[in-house]
Amino acid sequence: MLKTEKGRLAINGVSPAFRKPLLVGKPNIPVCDDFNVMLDDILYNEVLTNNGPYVRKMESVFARFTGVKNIVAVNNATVGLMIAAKAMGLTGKVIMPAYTFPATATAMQWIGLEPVFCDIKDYWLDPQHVKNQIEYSLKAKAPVSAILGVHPYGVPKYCREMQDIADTYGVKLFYDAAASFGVKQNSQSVLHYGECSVVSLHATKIINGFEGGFIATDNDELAERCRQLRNFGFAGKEYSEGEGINGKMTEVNAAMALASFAEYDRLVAHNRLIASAYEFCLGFQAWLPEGTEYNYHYAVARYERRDYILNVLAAECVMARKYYWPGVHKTQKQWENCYLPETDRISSRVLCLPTGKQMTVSYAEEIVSIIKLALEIA
Ligand code: T4K
Repeated sequence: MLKTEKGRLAINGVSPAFRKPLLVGKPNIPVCDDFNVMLDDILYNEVLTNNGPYVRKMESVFARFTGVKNIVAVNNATVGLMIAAKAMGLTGKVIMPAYTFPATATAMQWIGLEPVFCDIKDYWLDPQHVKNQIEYSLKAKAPVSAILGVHPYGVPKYCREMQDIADTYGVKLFYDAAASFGVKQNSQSVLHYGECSVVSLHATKIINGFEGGFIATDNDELAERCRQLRNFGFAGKEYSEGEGINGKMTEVNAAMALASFAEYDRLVAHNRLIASAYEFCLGFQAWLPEGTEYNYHYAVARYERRDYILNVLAAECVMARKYYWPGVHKTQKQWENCYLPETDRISSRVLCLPTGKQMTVSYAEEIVSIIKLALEIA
């Protein structure tokens, strides 16, 4: 039954709307039969990792699905970002938003690159700020080697403008597309944008490989360098040619991702229904760029009194999350002087609501009703 009276909110001491917590990022477990058959096969064949048949199958299935020429499986998106940056030969400074998960910046730091944060417009890296920052770096004789864009919640915007800037100044452009699996713009996968894109297959993402990820690129040479780098730098079988890391995905991860992919269409349809039920909170139509086909994995709302709404929901066993808060520039002392007012404004308001298999339309309606009551008494 919907909570429609203020006195019935759990923050007033009455019982919560849900007994089992609803989580943002709760894994969508695929039908176990599919996965178990593949697991038996993997154990029977005794090929567990090192570019085995399930990893190769996953790469070709995802290449067909996305229309991107090369899919290079990796053990997670964080390592995928490092491999992509190394494969492009980046040096010095890399421009990125601070409105992201910390992995975007820490992956670059880990390989000796210097994150330079630019502010956002709505949720996205602001092209004008990026241009200004590149000009400033040129004057300071500390040039930028790349722009690392992020598709927040998997959704891109301003990609054409960003490509024009990259072309004008001769810098590389690549994307942290951690949450962009299946997302399209103008009927094309968004993984075509930039030199390459890195997608996460973490347990909390729409395609769940326990852990995992992949680099998507239409550039054959770049893909080959990524393949070499993810395997200790081995070009052939016998020896390593220079730099490398262990970025390989295991067979079990690939099997889980394939089992998860088998349910992708159904899951997106389900998420779309949940998003419609949430529409009062989300205003999706207002912020999804025109021509976007979204996977609706993240249900993103914004509130002036975000932390209050978060507490009201938590009392009801709805564990909303503040993705992405704090801005990454707030996470290390060396960045404390970064002035990113729009990033600060948005990250102090944003709130993600639960989606996925755990949800029903009536659960979403109940959550909307709770938020409406909370807003009335705020
Ligand atoms: N770039 C961007 C823009 C990203 O968003 C991410 C990751 C990356 C790069 C790096 O990708 P990977 O290297 O991970 O492939 C979670 C995920 O761990 C992280 O992958 C994801 N983004 C981020 C947005 O969300 P946390 O630290 O907030 O996760 P955690 O452990 O609090 O889990 C979220 C919720 O899910 C919790 O309520 C518990 C629940 N959960 C989680 C796991 C792992 C489960 O119920 N079962 C589980 O197995 O980062």
